[in-house]
Amino acid sequence: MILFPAIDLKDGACVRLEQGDMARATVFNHDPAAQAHAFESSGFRHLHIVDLDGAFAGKPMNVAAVDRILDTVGLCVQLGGGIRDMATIEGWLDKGVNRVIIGTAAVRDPALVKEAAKAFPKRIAVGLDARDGKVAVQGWAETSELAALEIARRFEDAGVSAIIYTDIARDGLLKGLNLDATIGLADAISIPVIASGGLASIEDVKRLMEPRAKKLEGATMPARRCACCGRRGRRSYAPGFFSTRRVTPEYRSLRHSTRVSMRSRRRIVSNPAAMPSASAA
Ligand code: AMZ
Repeated sequence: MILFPAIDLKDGACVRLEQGDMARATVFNHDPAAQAHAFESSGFRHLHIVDLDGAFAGKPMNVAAVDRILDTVGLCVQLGGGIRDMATIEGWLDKGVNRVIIGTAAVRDPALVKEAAKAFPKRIAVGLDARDGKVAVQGWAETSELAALEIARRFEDAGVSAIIYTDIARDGLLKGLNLDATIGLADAISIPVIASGGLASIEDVKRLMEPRAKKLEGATMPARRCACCGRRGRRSYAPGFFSTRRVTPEYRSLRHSTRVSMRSRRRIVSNPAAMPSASAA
């Protein structure tokens, strides 16, 4: 069972949306690469990234943030949001994304998914995000007439490596996974299914380990705390509040010190040799 810690990107920052609503965004880290690094340091091996602006715009929008994550960590990365054509799929895979997630195009252009899965075996996943039983598209701003199972069946023999199933009603609320619906989908198809939306506690993880969930490949896990200082995310875009370029124990201890100016902190991050001694700080 794989846990995929998640980074959802909005305007270059890591956010958590409630039920996919861009107006209900909690920023928990202004530095996605630092957040990814924190996940890697905690022992995770995989990372789930969503370019939220990309999902709405229909093309990649947080390219710089994703590039920095790819440069920073060696995690096995799956990425979704705004991936709607072969050129974009190839572009991300060339850059080092291990697996791309296709949502809207899986509903509107299933031939693209089939072509991509043939060209890039094991590197194409389908994201199915359900609201009231129907799959939502375009950043979840629109709802299709199709159920997740109907769409999943289209790809049974296409070589799709996983279906990532999100229950929109639970997403971002930290109230627990909808395991019944996810297991129901997994039992009805042969493609591995990943549960998404709502994982809240170790209890969810334990439920994922139960025999009835054995067909699930894993679950995505929302970040809850700032990678730098452990504080909970804030409903604000205060620039710099969570910005760290490299999170070291020394930097963490300096960050909240009133005796080190913001400018010195930045200098320390870009040049660790400028770090004052513990007594000076
Ligand atoms: O939270 C949202 N509003 C949202 C979201 N998390 N909208 C889309 N997505 C994710 C899907 C999937 O991983 O869960 O974006 C990906 C699909 O993007 P697209 O552009 O292919 O539909």
